[in-house]
Amino acid sequence: MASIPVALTIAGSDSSAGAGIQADLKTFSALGVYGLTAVTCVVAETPGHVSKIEPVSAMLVRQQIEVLLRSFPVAAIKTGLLFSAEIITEIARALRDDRSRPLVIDPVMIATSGDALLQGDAIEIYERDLFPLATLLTPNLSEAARLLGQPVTDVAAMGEAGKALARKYGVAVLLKGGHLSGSEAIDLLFANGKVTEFSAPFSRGVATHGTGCTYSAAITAGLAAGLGLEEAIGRAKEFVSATIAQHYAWDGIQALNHSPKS
Ligand code: PXL
Repeated sequence: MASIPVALTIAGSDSSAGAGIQADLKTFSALGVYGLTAVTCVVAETPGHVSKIEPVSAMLVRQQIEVLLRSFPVAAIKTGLLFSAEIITEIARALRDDRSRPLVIDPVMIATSGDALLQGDAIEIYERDLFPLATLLTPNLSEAARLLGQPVTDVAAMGEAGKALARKYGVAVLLKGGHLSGSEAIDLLFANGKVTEFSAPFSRGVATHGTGCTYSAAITAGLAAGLGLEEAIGRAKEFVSATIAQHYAWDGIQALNHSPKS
């Protein structure tokens, strides 16, 4: 009998398979975790261009989660693109009674292409119903700016912003600085009153569609396998860097390589 750790992703479908549940599943597999999915919405897109997005009904999202949690030994959960306030409400209902497993919330709002993915009125419900359930929140700089109502433009501002977010929501926060210019991609973890830096060489000129999803999925895989938070983040950062460095390229199009060689 073979048994491996199980993780659940609650996220949207990316037709181009670099982000969303497709990225999450590939990441879980690469890191030795069995992945389960609850699909929130379907996005017709290619890297850099979102063509159309439609939600799954909120009750169907909740049902996917409930049947999985009843049947599988889910060891960690992540959320990605959740689309609407209504869907977030149902997810919070499905998760709030059993807080025994780690929950990583990647508060996806805008695609790398700049397209809006989350409905505007959903943010307030996120803050009220879902963030309090999180083990870790993983905003990028634009999401952090939206949550704080002010821009975050350098590493010093990241220090202030991360502290403010961790205080505001009472959870651990990994603030991802990958979009800052510099030779290193720097992320800061704010947890238990401590700040820990994670950095990796920045890959310039490479398409980054799906890196956020991949990063939070890799952290979730580590937590599902029993790693501590810092250890899971450190390994995930190395994994994401490898998916970028070893990306695939076709004529005019690129994608992360979710099976990088180490
Ligand atoms: O990278 C953000 C993201 C997350 N989830 C889904 C997406 C995208 C970006 O396009 O399609 C489903």
